[in-house]
Amino acid sequence: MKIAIVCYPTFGGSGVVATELGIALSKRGHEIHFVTYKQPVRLEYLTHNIHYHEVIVPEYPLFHYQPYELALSSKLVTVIKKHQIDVLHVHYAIPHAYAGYMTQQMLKEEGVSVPMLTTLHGTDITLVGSHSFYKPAVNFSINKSNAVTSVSHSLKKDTLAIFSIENEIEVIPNFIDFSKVKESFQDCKRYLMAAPDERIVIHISNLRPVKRIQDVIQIFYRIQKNVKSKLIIIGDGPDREMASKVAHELGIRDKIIFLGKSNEIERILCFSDLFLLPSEKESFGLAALEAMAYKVPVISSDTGGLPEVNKDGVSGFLCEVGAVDEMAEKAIYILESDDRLEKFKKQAKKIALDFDIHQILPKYERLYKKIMLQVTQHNRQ
Ligand code: GMT
Repeated sequence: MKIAIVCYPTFGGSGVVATELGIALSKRGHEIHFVTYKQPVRLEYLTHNIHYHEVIVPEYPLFHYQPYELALSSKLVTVIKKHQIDVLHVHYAIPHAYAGYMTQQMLKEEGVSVPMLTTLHGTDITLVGSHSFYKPAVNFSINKSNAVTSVSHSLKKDTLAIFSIENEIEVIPNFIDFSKVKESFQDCKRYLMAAPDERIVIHISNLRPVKRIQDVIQIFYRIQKNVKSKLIIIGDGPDREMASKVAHELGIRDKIIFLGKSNEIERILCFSDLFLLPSEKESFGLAALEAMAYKVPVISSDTGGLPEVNKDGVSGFLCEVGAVDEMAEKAIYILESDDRLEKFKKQAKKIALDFDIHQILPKYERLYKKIMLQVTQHNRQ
């Protein structure tokens, strides 16, 4: 199949899922065309069947806001016609599903039909999409998609509660490509990060308010009082300074390392002992799943789709949002014993294996075929 994938090219959930999916599909012989404003961060190599088309929005003095949807839909029309794309897969509803629908309408005028699958990722529904500024357009474009998927049952439930959805929503969870996960990473430089007798606690996110970074610091404050440890924070975002300030006030700033944005997940997770994800909302928690795949247990909040990924008492623990004392208690329970830590590490990996990409890919392929057939049948009528 020839598949056009639209996504955000940045670090973080939806872009990573879209990119990994595209790469994996290309390995199964499909021709993949990424259409976005920058080469996706996880897309290191372009091959004969992975292409990237840049969406450029020229600056014009009249535009107070640059019309990205317009540029995206125009680019999609060109790419779909030139490469005879069979199916369009948009990740993150805003504005991609809207631009995708416009693309379909423009192509229809020229006698070209291309089906569109929209994958909902979380904040496009729960935070941004539900705002009255966007809601009618998001509702419309979800209903106009030929198929809709959500990354968790929880997100499906939220979508149905927030919007008036007439379309079927299929749950296809996020995944891990275990062919890229080595059993032990040879170049693991743990000694650069902590002393041999220290545990390494980690947090990876875009440091937005929804991630509750202040809770990460408070949990770690309680952990380090009981277990000799370091906290490593990966990612960058609006709450980074606040986190640093809180750490400073608590007198633990020297035990926290901010590493900024990184693409070298394996290099970081190989030396990590515990992952903290105390988010306010989380439709899935891909960062937690990636940690588990590298044998790092997770202490998370029990919000959204997290209970579908992190299994309480098995791959880590789940606590109520904001329950920093309890999260710290559970973290200490895991970290204070070598044997227990080892047990949780193994269990985390075992749960992560349920999300192997090879179980997930056929679900997308089946859906692509289904909507392609629907469009063909519709054209025949
Ligand atoms: O985590 C973020 O805030 C980034 C955001 C995104 O859209 O890239 O992540 C969302 O999609 C990810 C991939 O499906 C999910 O794993 C995250 O849970 C989800 N984030 C939220 O729901 C807050």
